[in-house]
Amino acid sequence: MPILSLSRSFPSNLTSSFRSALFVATSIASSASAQMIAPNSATAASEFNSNYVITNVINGSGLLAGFTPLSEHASYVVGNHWTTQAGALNAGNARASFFFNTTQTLSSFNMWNHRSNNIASDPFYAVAEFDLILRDSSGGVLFSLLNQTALPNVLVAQNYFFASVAGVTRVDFVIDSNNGSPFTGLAEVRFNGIPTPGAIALLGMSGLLVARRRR
Ligand SMILES: [Ca+2]
Ligand SMILES: [Ca+2]
Repeated sequence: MPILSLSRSFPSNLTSSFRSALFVATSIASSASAQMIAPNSATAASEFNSNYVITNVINGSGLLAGFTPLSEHASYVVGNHWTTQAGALNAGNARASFFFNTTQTLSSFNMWNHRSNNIASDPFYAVAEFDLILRDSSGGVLFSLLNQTALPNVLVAQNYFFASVAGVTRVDFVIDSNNGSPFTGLAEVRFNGIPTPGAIALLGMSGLLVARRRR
């Protein structure tokens, strides 16, 4: 944390306004670590019925409050997974889109795969390979993460990292293959975002400039 060590090295006779400006800059730097971001809404090309809608993968259903990518998603019950109709994958409809109300800078994707149980007794719903396509507000492609593999029967999130992409308002999730079922399913997703570095630098600078004028 460079800003924090900088403030420690300053002499103790700093004016209080300069010290508070440093404090603000340090606080902003602390908040610059990646944060888990839930899409605001989602649509899917195929849903089994109203109990297994795509909203079930963005609303935290099946996870405890305060969950992290290391948290386990509960097994498949009504209202906590998304499931396609039979044959959706072969028809090209095993896909979804996630939307953000404001532009995001994204750097990773957390995916909790389908968990089979005695409702979904077919154990092969889980996503095996997928593409992620990050888009701007006009639908333009900003970045594509193609042919990513996923494992079945993993309770925690599987994580996919990429260089930060700014200006994202929509991410398409396109399933290439599952583990061999007519149905395809998914438990939960999140993205991770980092506040834009330019915005942080500007905020920090303005705080220091205000302090300087007061001296
Ligand atoms: Ca869920
Ligand atoms: Ca693909």
